[in-house]
Amino acid sequence: MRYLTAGESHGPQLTTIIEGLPSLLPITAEKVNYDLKRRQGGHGRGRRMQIETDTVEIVSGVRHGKTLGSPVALVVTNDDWKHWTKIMGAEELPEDIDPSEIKRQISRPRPGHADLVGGMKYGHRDLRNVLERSSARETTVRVAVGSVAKALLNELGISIVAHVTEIVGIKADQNLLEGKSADEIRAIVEQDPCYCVDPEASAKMVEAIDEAKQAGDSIGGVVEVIVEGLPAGIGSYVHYDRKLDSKLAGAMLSINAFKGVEFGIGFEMARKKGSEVHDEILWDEEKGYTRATNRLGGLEGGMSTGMPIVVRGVMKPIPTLYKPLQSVDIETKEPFKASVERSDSCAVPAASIVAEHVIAWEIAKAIVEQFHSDQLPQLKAQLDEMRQYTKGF
Ligand code: EPS
Repeated sequence: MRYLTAGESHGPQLTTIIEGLPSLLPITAEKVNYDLKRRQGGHGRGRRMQIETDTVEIVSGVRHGKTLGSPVALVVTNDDWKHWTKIMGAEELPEDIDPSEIKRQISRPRPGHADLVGGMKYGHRDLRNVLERSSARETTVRVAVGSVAKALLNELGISIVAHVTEIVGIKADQNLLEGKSADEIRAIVEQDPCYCVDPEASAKMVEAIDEAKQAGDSIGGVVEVIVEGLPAGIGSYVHYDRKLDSKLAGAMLSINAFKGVEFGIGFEMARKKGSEVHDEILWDEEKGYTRATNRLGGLEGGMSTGMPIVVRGVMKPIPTLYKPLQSVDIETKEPFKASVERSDSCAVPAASIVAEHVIAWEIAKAIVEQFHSDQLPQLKAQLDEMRQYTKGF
């Protein structure tokens, strides 16, 4: 299973083609739109999100609500495009135009963004050519892809949820997750402005986001994704490129501004002894094999253990600042403040939604690649069989 995305932040639309989905999978635009709306929300979002109402158009691969097995193409149009048709249009420029007349050109790269090195790499003197594609606007359509992946996981009895665990050092009380299912966590975070399970921490996060906005600054944080219901044995230990944890880590780091990833108790493992890290193995008739704890985050030897997958990612503060940092104008080479573009003071809550969806995609992909998966009913039967088999192993 694979997908490609295309689209510039202020171009006409974002496009994706998903290939390799099983046939007979129910997909509705309504469900995808719900996830797209969640990505647009969260405290700290900027003005662009007031312009857009991201909605998906399913343009191929689905008939009467179910996948055909052929490529599924999805489109999300940019409402802002109408303000950018001259600046971003695909048509050739008139021959007599003076290049300096092109509006909204960028020559002062933002530290921490792709602007400078992207310009060097592709030979763009107008750094807008980099910004337009490196913008996190592209995550819109990756959420649409992940939403389709979640529809598949749902059919297979697998649930997934993301929540914000930390913003600028303000941490949610992780004890509040104790004994809660993914669906229960979802019900809480859907009501919270920071997509956080801890209302006290969330109130402080809101304050910190407002302060950052006031100061023209930006702040980052940590998001966590939990996957429940995955049978043991997805992924593999036999070769580096079949390890599920490396795929999940890659997916997390593919999100704009994400700089680190950890599983289970994560980097805390460096501070503990083996006896305090590894999860003891239990068996009972009803549940089969489980672990007494889940410090490894549901993964051993690059494979799912059957315990919930717990993966976290850290997002740096967005590098587009209203109070810009020092930079250099690439035309004059003189020191200047970096260019100021519209931005979000904090996109961590929104990024938690992106994390949920890129992880959903990777899990769905690993399953589809491991089993015979031309048709959803066949895939379902094989997963049920795997669950029964691993239980009595
Ligand atoms: C985003 C859309 C963008 C930015 C933001 C994320 O729209 P615009 O550039 O028109 O404001 O708001 O992306 C960044 C700030 C960034 O640095 O990548 C979105 O749809 O999430």
